[in-house]
Amino acid sequence: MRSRLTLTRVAAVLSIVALVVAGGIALAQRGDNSAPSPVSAGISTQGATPGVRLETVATEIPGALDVASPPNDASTLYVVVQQGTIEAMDRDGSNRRTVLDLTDRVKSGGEQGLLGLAFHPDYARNGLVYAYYTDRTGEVRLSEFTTDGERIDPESERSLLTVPQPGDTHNGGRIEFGPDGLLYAGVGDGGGIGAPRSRAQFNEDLLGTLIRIDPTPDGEAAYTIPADNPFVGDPQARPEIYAYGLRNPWRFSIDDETGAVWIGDVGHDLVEEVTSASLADARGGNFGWDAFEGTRPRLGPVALIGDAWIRPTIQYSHDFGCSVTGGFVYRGDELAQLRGRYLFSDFCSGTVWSADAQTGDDIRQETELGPKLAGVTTFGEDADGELYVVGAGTVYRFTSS
Ligand SMILES: [Ca+2]
Repeated sequence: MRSRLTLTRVAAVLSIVALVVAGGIALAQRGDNSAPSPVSAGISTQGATPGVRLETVATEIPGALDVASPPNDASTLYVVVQQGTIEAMDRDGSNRRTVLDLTDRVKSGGEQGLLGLAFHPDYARNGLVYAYYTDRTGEVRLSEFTTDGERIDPESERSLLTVPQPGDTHNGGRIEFGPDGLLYAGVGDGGGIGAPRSRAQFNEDLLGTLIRIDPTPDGEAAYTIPADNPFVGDPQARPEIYAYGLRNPWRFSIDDETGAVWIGDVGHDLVEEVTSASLADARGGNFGWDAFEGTRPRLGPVALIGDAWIRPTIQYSHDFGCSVTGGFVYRGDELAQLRGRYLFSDFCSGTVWSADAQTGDDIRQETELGPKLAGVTTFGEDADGELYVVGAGTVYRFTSS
């Protein structure tokens, strides 16, 4: 079970404490009587997990921001490049080649570009892959492609959905099939210059949400709405929405072993946060933005979202970074000491942390990995459960030292 903030832990942490305590006091003053919230007090400086290092897989891939392998086949890695290509390579980084080129339809730069890739669970049989990108009009687009097992055919694109964006930022980006065989996508709130509020608390559109669809066509519709999606039949909400209250869930992951979703939600100007919840608890759940940044109230939100919002599991101030890069719970074989630990980082600081995935606690600063990372855009997981991290165009694999 996750413990809540304790005095012991308050004493141990750094300047995030003031934010967390302020949030806690504010909640108490409003008569909040919901269950204790799973809030880690901040980022500790506890020592690194022993015997773990980073091995370089590939270098000089500017714009690299995702890495994955097909299901049941970790022999080939696919690296997503922001400008609009997917580069495939053998597991050791050799035999690098471009297997998809969407540069003719991707708008790239800043937070825009080709942002995410997912293989269909039955990829070996049907050759279907999914890509999430900002198109030339600046809209977010989720599309299906077919492959012959080597090249992904750009002409095979079947557009599933688009999300109009109020601005250039907060586009989300990750897509992943869950253990239920359904496709999840993290959709940012769209930023938007001059907008009085984020769209994350309003579910008439997909901005600021985690969506879930079955990509199988449904008659004339390009995809199928799962019958047990939480807002099916609600005239005030889009039926694709699985959870909401997100700012920019740039990287999330679903832990197949526990069924927990881990969302790294990029903060505004004060708090970065990672929230884990079982898919059951996340169903229809409100992750708080833009009423709260972490546990810090922002907009007099109580009447708006009530008590039943999902608190962060881990949060930290901008003394430790500026933009969280959510990662994965390690479930591989090679590193027993990392098994069951959630790895994450920050784009700005390049620090890699790990936390006990059961408790969200026991946060370690992984300082013994070897290379000092910069510009950490993503973590990736291959079919064997081994993990990767990408920083400044270099792809690394976590391995034993
Ligand atoms: Ca939140």
